[in-house]
Amino acid sequence: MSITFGRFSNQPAEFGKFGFQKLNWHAVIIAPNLKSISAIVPALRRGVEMPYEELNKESLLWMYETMVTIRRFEEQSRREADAGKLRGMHSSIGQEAVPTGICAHLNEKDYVLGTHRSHHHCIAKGLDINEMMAELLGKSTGTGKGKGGTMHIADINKGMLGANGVVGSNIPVATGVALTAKVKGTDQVSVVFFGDGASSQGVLHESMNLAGIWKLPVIFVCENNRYAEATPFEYSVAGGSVANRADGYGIPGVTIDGQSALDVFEVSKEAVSRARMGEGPTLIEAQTYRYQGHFGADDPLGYRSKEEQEYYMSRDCILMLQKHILDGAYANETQLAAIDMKCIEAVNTATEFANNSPFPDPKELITDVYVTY
Ligand SMILES: Cc1ncc(C[n+]2csc(CCOP(=O)(O)OP(=O)(O)O)c2C)c(N)n1
Ligand SMILES: [Mg+2]
Repeated sequence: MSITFGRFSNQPAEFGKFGFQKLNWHAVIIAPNLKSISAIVPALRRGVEMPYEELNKESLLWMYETMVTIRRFEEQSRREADAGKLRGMHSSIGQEAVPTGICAHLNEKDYVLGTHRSHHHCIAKGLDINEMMAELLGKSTGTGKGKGGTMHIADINKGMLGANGVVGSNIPVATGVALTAKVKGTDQVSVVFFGDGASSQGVLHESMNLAGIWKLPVIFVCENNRYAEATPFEYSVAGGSVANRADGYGIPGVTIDGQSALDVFEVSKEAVSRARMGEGPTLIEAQTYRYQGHFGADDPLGYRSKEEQEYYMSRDCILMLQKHILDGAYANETQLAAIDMKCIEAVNTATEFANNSPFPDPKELITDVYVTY
């Protein structure tokens, strides 16, 4: 692992250490003669008080199922967008490991705040994908009764305080949420995801300063996917590192390989533990890559090379986790195929649910504008 706590770390994440070989992804999706999927797939959903402690069969398979669900959900979301049913869909394909490895340590009482690109955060935090897909399509059965859409998915009961279309604006909110937990004396943790573009917003620095002096239970997670729209990370982020910026605020800054669910799991375990114990915030810079364009209408090859894309896609986070599971005999190909099938079926069900749901009644246009919790 490429981890540095509390010191400068301007080295890129160490790539290829698992001796990754490309597996045939599609080969395992088609499960041969499966009689009963539920007989093969173990119960993977966590209870409220049961975040995962260790990398073992249970946590690895939960991460695998979560990441495959995200990918299938995003592929379907894109199909729905291409069919004109929603607009401005920011795909998280390629970045599945980051929220999954972190949310493995959270329970429903912990909080997550997301960005414009947040479907993966929501799924990793345990939101209902039927309601999510309905929200994307603007239907009344959605998480926000169809009034928020793809960039404003929230479910307070699951601790998902919201995706957010205003870049960087979730960071001070997460800091305030952490302050609330501290003042109330709960052991809740607040996790905020943001991009490399958002990392240069002033609010991150103000938030890290307050969180540092007050030792707030907040984890700042930068998903460095190397681009803010078409602007490369190297062009816009001075110093070449987001994690290094934590040094100025006396908090640990960590650069990790965001394509490795294992690395994300291990590092965030320590960060969550620090936050729960009252030891304060952590800044995690997870190096990752978005496979698709910024929001679907742009061609990424206009600002990045095919070779670069192929390099990052050769380190696909799902295939890397799949290899680890198979090599360690935590599950065999048939069992993983059963999970793949389960995810596809769940997304199909969500799509059907969303498409068959009604749009909100026009009379409800100005209800739910402000909600008191
Ligand atoms: C305050 C603000 N400025 C600009 C925008 C337009 N905008 C939307 S996404 C985006 C790029 C964000 O890049 P990054 O933070 O790296 O996140 P990514 O899209 O890579 O996930 C910009 C500039 C916005 N939504 N809000
Ligand atoms: Mg980015």
